[in-house]
Amino acid sequence: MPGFSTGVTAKTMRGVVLGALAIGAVLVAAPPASASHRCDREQEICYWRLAGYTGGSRAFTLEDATYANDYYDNLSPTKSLNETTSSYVNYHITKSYRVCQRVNQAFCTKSLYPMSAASDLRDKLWYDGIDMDNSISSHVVWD
Ligand SMILES: [Ca+2]
Repeated sequence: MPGFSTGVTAKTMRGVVLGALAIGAVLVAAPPASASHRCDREQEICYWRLAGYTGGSRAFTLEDATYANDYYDNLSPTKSLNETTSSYVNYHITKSYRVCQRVNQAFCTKSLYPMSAASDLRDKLWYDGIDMDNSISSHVVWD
């Protein structure tokens, strides 16, 4: 029966279209997986796994709410940046960042000024006296 077949086809197509729209809505709503990228030493903060700007490295230009989904380049086995960085350079010539002790940009108490660096975070303390080495979890753009 042509009428019945057409009805089923139209209903099926409607379901496919609605399904595609739902998938599209989910993709639009999802936040970017990560804002990190390979260090190119321009207009970014670059972190290193180890002191002295050694070990794997990874950079950010914009804000980032958690380092748990960011991984060092050229480091095997892979390691997330979360609470593992030991040195950094802010290569941005005008922008300051504030680094945070917790994910979700909480306890952001230390400023990384433009064109500043720390070769060994064991020499730096958070304002509460905790060693900054292996303890940065997120950051905000400060200006
Ligand atoms: Ca991230």
